[in-house]
Amino acid sequence: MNRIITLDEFIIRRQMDFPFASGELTGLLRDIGVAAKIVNREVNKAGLVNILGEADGQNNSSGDKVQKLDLYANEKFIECLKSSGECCGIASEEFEDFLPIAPIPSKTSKYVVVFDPLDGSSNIDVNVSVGTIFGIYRRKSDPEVTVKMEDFLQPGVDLVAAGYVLYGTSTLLVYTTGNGVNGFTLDPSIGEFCLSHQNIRMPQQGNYYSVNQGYYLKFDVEMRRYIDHCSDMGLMLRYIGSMVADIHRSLFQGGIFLYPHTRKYPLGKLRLVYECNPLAFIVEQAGGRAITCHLQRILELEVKELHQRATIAIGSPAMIDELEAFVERYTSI
Ligand code: P6P
Repeated sequence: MNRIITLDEFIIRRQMDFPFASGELTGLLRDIGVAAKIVNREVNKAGLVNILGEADGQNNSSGDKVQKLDLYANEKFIECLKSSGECCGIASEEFEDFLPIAPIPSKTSKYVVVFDPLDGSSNIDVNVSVGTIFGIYRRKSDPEVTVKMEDFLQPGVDLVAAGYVLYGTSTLLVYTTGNGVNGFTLDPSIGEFCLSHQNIRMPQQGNYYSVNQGYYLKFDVEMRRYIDHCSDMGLMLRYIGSMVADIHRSLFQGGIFLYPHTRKYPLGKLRLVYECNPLAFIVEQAGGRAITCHLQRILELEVKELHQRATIAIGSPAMIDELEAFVERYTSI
């Protein structure tokens, strides 16, 4: 039986990938792992304690009704990031503005973290997988002063690390620091994330396409034709309605996840900063692709505001190539 390699051990070992690493990123990733374990404990018993249901009808900056578990997850990640001393600012889906973090005396932290504490939270009450998504950037502003908005409005190509936690049949933490993608499964008996999926590579092709078919008539013609083509090719529709879960499936089994623009979401529904960019970084690192429905590379999009929306097509490279050909054909007519 292979020796257990915990997330902490793996992160420390891989710190050597960064010749100038001074351990800050290592500390930050480990603290995110701790927060994930704490959130996992509550997600797994959401039905048992009174944290279900909407947090008395509050709405977050996305206008979505906020479930109590959203608030709990947000709080726990912030607590852990604050205690790390490695993070000088946070941008969360749950906050309208970014949150500067006061430095620990005699320490100048150089990273900011963007995150969606509990994506897909509308599924909590029906026991469907939900996920945390995070991205880490080096701050750009003067380290001697408080973080500025420019530290959070960086393109995805500048991400230093990105990852997600999938609270599903088991709890998985998948992350990249730009040297491939690795997955860790939480072993509740020892309370550790253990290396379970080393050097994840996304299949070139897949048998699944993932889109909210309910919006079919609201999509542009090229999207509708591509969806028809998927169906004609015998691909199977799988749509969980939880972005992390849908993309996680594609990462392992191949496939494509689409969220085109609709009349309700003319710029797309999903958030660029703390949903699309981190997941695009992970998928590209695993050999996949991530573009907008206007064929721009997600990671190169200019970030103009924290809660900016984007359309997205993300998944197996051969399937994205094919979608590109469809869009080019229909938009060149
Ligand atoms: P729709 C969940 O609310 C979420 O932000 C993503 O996790 C998911 O992919 C998407 O929205 C689902 O949106 O409009 O299909 O319900």
